[in-house]
Amino acid sequence: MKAAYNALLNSGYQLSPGAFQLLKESQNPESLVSALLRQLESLDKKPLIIERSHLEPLLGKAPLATIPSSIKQPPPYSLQVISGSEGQYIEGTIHDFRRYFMDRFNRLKDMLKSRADMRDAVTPSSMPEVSKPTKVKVIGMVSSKKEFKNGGALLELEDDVDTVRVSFRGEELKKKVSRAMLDEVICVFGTTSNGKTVFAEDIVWPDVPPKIRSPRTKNDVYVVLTSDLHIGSKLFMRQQFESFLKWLRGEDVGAPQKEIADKIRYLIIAGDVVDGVGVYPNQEEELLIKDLNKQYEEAAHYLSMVPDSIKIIIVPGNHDASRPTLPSPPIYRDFGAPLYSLKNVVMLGDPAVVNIEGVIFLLTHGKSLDDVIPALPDCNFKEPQKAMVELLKSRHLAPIYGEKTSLAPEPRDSLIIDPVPDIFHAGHVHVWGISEYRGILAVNSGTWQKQTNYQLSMGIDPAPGVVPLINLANFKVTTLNFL
Ligand code: D5M
Ligand code: FE
Ligand code: ZN
Repeated sequence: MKAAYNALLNSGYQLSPGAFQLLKESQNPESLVSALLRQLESLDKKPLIIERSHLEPLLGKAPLATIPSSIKQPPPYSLQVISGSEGQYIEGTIHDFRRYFMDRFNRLKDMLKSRADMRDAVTPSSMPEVSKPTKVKVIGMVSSKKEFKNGGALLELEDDVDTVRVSFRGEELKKKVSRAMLDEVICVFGTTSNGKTVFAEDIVWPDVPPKIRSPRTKNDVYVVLTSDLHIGSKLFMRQQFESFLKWLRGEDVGAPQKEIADKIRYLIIAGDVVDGVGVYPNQEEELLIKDLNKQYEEAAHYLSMVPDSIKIIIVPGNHDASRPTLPSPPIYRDFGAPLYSLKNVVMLGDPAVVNIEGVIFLLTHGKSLDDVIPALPDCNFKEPQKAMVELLKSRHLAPIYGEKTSLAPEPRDSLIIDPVPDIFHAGHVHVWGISEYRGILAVNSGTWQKQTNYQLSMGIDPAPGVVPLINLANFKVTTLNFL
């Protein structure tokens, strides 16, 4: 012990009482000190005083949260941000909107035309001039939709110059039309006799490729998906969320669960971290914390309990301090500063695409589900994952323009789904749900907020306290219930 102690002093280091204690208790103080000195040599900024936390990793003990990051072994994260909106300032003139929709139209049209059977497709302004029945494939943006009681339906497809009317007959086609959303880009196969009206035989959506996707990690890597914490709301389920944090820390969990908890490397939060202020009518009556800054302080307080070995990725929701129009920039620093100060947090915009250990994640809050779910016959607010799959088919995160989801007409439409993700994560609906479509996992991650009076009045019935987690080694999804 004495030799070890002197070796440290001779190298110019002081020992804190805690470190001294640890050294005294260790089996071989001399080798511990020489290991420490070797490690300290590699540091640019050397500490003056050796703390317990410098010694613990060398003893194979769980490091304390206070270890200076310089000495901590950096965990082998593999996180690459492919895109994450910065929320470009846009005035929103007619010119801006025209340019925005042209970008959407052209890129989705090219996506459709890249398929062998649509290479010869036309657009409304390039319809052939014909006088006898001719087969045609038309790609256009849906500008109107009428469904008739007698089983027929009419769509209008447009490009920047012209419009084509498309007529649908029969139950099967009518069912297909009912799936068409305004402002999405589709291709219609049919026959025209005048180059103005098409009698449809089929509709094709941009969709994702049918190939089986199988990116996998070699070892178990768990990613936890959550959203809609609504911290600051009286209805935020504090206790249950604390149990979740405890679980993440591997506290009070049985051995098999602990093994999973230890392998969690990423926690993704798809928006609505806080409840915000003035988001819905009479919200103040349901706010426990009425100051937005304080809400984020509280949020950071909770998230600081997440182990440092877990990277936390946060995108904004409509209750967060960000631009309410999509795409939204990361939560504003002015309000979210406490989150930015957490070392293991990555703040991104909505939408964001990240590559985690070779697996592509598409992250969005999912505000557009408010518009998409009511527009689609087979979708509902109890199974939001179904509508998420429809968004994949549309290859767009917010196809419908002019309803509840406002869009910023940036020159490039960042809501187009490209690249095709392996995992599509959204929240917002406050109901969790998991679906698989063409090898892609669509996960809605539910909420930590009990039903608000406003949701009660809207007939929204949340399913809180359930957290999906995915093992990237086999794409298995497990749900944890903290109710
Ligand atoms: O959204 C929580 C849930 O409430 C989600 O299903 C959408 C629904 N919601 C929220 N605002 C509205 C409006 N204005 N109309 C219809 N449905 C709504 P959150 O973003 O957490 O408030
Ligand atoms: Fe929410
Ligand atoms: Zn929301």
